[in-house]
Amino acid sequence: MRIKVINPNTTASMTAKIAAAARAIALPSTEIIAASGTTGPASIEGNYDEAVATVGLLEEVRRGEAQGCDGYVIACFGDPGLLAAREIASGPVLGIAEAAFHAASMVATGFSVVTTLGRSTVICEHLLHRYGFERICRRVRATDLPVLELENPRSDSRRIITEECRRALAEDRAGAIVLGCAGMADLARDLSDELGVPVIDGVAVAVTMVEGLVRLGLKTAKNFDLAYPITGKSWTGRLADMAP
Ligand code: 5HY
Repeated sequence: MRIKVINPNTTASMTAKIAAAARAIALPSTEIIAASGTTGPASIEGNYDEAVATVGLLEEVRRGEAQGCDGYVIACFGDPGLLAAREIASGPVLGIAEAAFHAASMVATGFSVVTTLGRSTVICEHLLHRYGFERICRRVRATDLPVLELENPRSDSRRIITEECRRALAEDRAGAIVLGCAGMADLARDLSDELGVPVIDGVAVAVTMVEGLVRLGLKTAKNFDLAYPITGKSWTGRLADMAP
């Protein structure tokens, strides 16, 4: 099968990190196509960044349909454009936050999220509510790390994230930790080993879940609200070529 993993921001080093995490877990028979947004912000830190980055994300999904992709992962913790992507995709589309929340709910009775900036905690809380996980998420914690600091080899980000995970385990009654940024994908295994609890990276979980859905023959439902977009109307201006 062929799964497209899309980093909606334009930072190549983060896309490479995400691709490595996806390929490390994928079945040998699964081809992972990794893609970056080609236009928009270098990192996504808020609602405006997400909204603008969604255009490039959707372009990559449309391209993926032409490439014969069986499923997609939106590798950004805000799950930007998830339902719009599901409308234009035939196969399953998972966001890394939704996937990570599901996995955490299966291995613990409560989990905490450790993410980047304070403003991202509100976006995460909105997702928890939308997906129905607000009752078992114990807390959403910010490290106050800018997303691109995770790409800085000289940063102290690994220590800062580790300390915040320790505080979550000591204070939140959390059984598991969800890492709240695709840029943390390379930390999950080491943190799990060091802390002795499940530390969940949504990239690896989403790839595995998409593989499972594809193997089950489950595609995105096209009978109602996730049907392909309505055609036959005019599209003008800079986004005219986004017409379905
Ligand atoms: C992400 N931003 O996973 C989110 C995380 C965040 O560029 N990739 C980004 O902090 O919102």
